[in-house]
Amino acid sequence: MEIQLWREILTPYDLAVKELTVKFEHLIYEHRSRGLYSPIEQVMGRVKTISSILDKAQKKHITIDEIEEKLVDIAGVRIICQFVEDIQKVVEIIRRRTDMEIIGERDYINHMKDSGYRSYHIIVAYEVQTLEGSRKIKVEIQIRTLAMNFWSTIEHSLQYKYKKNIPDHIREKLTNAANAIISLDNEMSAVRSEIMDAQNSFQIHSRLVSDILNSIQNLYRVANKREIVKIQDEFYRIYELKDINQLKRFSKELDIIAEGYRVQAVGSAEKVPSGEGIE
Ligand code: 0O2
Repeated sequence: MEIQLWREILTPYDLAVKELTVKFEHLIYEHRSRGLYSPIEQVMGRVKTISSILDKAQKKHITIDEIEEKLVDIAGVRIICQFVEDIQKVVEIIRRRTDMEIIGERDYINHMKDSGYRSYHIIVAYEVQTLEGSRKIKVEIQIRTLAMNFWSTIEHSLQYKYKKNIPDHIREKLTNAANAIISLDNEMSAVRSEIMDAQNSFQIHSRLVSDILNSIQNLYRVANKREIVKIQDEFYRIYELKDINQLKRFSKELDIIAEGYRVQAVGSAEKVPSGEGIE
């Protein structure tokens, strides 16, 4: 097959990966902007290279014509979570979606591969719109923790160097590392709620500070200099206290001050007799 033709074949796969990446990234945004913990930490996507497609097809005795039907991971999206518990949450999110149809699942979390590989795989059929009309594209979604991803990235890079014949002494180290990853994930799960609380209050704190700074910036336009200086000094004093409740109270006070100026502005606009002020 001509290389040019391959590029055409892969175009809808590229679109599917791009669209799904944006959709999962948006889920992170939606969670965080509502002050909720996001079970998705990071999203990556890729379309398999032509040489990797050909290698896999050869290994699995798939003919060129069967590639699109039988290779389910030409398009791949990887979702990275902080904790093992988050993986199931992401699986449930995907199950509830109406824009992707699950056509296969593989649980390498509870059924670790002999290599030590752990990840949850979902194969979905995802519809994209192309110049030729709509196409259903198979996409493999791999869901794993940061720690699992660390292990599999290293192991995958070794597979390239050793062409699947990783020397025994390295294989042994990888097996030990895979077990260490299980312990690490378990340890992190044990303090999951405390970590989530800490991350949550950090996010609330930075959102409040950003809201307060915006409000102060808006007040610059309407308040007099003396009042602004007083507000700023108060902000610095409260900021140093590192107390979320004080910041919340201060943010509300600023809202009330801003509302006062807004009412004042509307009132004085209404007082202007008709015709006055119009040149
Ligand atoms: P790449 O370069 O990531 O695309 P099967 O014969 O059905 O068991 P298949 O069809 O490859 O094998 O499915 P499987 O086992 O679910 O693997 C799909 C993908 O999962 C792989 O794609 C890898 O990305 C990842 N994977 C599976 N096993 C391992 C492993 O032992 N180590 C690492 N690091 N990753 C693994 P590709 O095409 O192999 O690789």
